[in-house]
Amino acid sequence: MGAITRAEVGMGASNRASRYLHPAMETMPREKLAALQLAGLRGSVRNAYQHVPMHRARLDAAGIAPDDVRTLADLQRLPFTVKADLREHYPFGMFARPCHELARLHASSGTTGKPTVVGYTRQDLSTWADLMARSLAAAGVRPGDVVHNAYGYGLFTGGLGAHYGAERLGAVVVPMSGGSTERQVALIMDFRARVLCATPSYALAIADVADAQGVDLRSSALEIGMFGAEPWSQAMRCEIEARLGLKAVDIYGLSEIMGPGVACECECRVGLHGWEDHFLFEVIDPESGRVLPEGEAGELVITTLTKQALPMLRYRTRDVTRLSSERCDCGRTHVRILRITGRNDDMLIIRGVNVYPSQIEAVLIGRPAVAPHYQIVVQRQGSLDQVSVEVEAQPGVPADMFEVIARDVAHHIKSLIGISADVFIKTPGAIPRSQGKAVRVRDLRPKEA
Ligand code: DLL
Repeated sequence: MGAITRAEVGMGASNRASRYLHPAMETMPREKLAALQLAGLRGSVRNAYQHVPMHRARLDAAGIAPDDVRTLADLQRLPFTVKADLREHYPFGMFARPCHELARLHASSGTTGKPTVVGYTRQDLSTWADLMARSLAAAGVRPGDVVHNAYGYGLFTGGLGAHYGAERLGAVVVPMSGGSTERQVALIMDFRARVLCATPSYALAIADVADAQGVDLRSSALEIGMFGAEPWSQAMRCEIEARLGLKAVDIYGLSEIMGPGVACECECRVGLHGWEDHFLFEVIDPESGRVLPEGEAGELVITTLTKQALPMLRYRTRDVTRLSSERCDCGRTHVRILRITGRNDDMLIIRGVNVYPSQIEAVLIGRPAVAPHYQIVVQRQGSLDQVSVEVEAQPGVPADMFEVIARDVAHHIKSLIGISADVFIKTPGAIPRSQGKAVRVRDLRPKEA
């Protein structure tokens, strides 16, 4: 297969404003896409090998030189990269470019140790803006739309990622960030935003504040919500759509790979198109590391094909999903990542039953007397893990009903998921609201030494 370049398919390195909609790229026949991917993979492995000592040592140990990558199947011979590698090489040890050649740094909050730092060259930022613009366009956002961006600005990639993507698309961005929720409601109404970018949990917090102010967001100009950065269930999607009167679209990404816009739903909303001209997607068995056949659920692994500053080879995301290469009705040929059910590390094993917080969320949202604000508390009792669920009552539900409601919710958790949970109904507002990613699990189990 002859190497194919981006220029040959009409994708020069320029930042043409129309590039995000390049139909040849999103609907490219699979064979042509595969040739482009192979060229990208070879380039990425070479970049990592030549410039990142950790990658070189690992590839040497695996007996693979960059020229040994001859087909896409050779991907499976490459060693994995994990989050701990970034921490170990804090801050810049995994960068393939010296710091002075970078244009931006982002970092995770580092609540569980050193933060993970990611870097971008100017070209990386341009690619990111393109892919975010492409994601917005796939979801139905158009030039001239007012985009209210409530993702946090700062070291988190959500705010600036959505911002520059919306600008690249030609939209009008309101750079709101998280917080000042009353003001968010006022500006959504006054500026006639058509698009809301936020975490799904914060979108609901905005809806709550609107309700308290007597503002009906369903009468606003909002039509599209770009929601991601945390797992959310289909039930949550329905709840958000009913309360905000918009079409809720799922968008995925992670800073280690880029930020928001690695994958996004199109208007068909049956899975998120992973942008395969820039990334390779695999799903593996997290225990054995074996690549799973298409359609089986496992851990998503991503390889970057075009990143300059931080090439990632087989990055283990910890996110659990399935892939589908069945052709989408929209005509895009890029693979679909089905809804992320949760993270490996968020999965609870309660008396042998594997449970993701999103499964509990789906049960809660189905019960009429409770609001979709909840936390799951995990404790150790003897040698067994015990789960309790704290969930708010809907406003107006009398406190003397709480016990009956708790029993009803516990019954449904038992019958639908198969675990016994103590349920505590809280008064409205008692569960802390997040302005970004919601904290769904409080794990009070003693930490292993
Ligand atoms: O959350 C990037 C982002 C911002 C994506 C805004 C979408 C919208 P990180 O902070 O590095 O980056 O967190 C990445 O968040 O590995 C997933 O566990 C989770 N996540 C992101 N999007 C989704 C989604 C941003 N649509 C981590 N569904 C990822 C479920 C998601 N989980």
